[in-house]
Amino acid sequence: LFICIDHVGLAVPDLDEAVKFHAEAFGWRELHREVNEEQGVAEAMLGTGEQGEENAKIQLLAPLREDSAIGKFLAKNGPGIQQLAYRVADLDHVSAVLRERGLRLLYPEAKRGTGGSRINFVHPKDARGVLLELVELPKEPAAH
Ligand code: CMX
Repeated sequence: LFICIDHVGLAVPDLDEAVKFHAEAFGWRELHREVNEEQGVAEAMLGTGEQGEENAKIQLLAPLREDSAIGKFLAKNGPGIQQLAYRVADLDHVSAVLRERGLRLLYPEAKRGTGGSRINFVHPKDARGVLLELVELPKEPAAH
């Protein structure tokens, strides 16, 4: 059903500070940055290699608003792992299969994620305490 782990998402209070920390401490490289108003996040994708290559990736997620998903997560838990993202080839198909298996997806239809990807989430209560993001990459990667 899944292709691979696309990324692990970390909630951070300050994006610039977190990018610097993960680069200096662990050698992660910034691949991409964007603001997603609908999700209420400023985000950076960090990788082990070069932009456009297959990379191990972590995503740093900073809140734009206190009442966003990341704002609430930080208020409740502090900084840390907020999500695990599985890459899928066909999000609509995988969503249908998971719904059939009785799992709740957060959105009735896919929403826009990083770099023009299509995303949805399995509710953490239906994935044994893990917020699972499902990511279908765009056919043509968005410009950096
Ligand atoms: N991981 C694991 N469990 C989580 C969780 C997370 N990230 N967020 C919430 N939960 C748990 C809570 O601990 C709570 O459990 P208890 O009832 O046992 O305390 C339960 O789920 C419900 O949590 P809540 O605080 O009532 O719900 P929230 O209002 O915080 O909403 C969620 C939770 C998952 C629906 C919300 O975070 C959401 O809509 N997430 C999807 C969108 C998102 O995360 N966007 C940011 C990233 C954008 C991107 O990746 O592109």
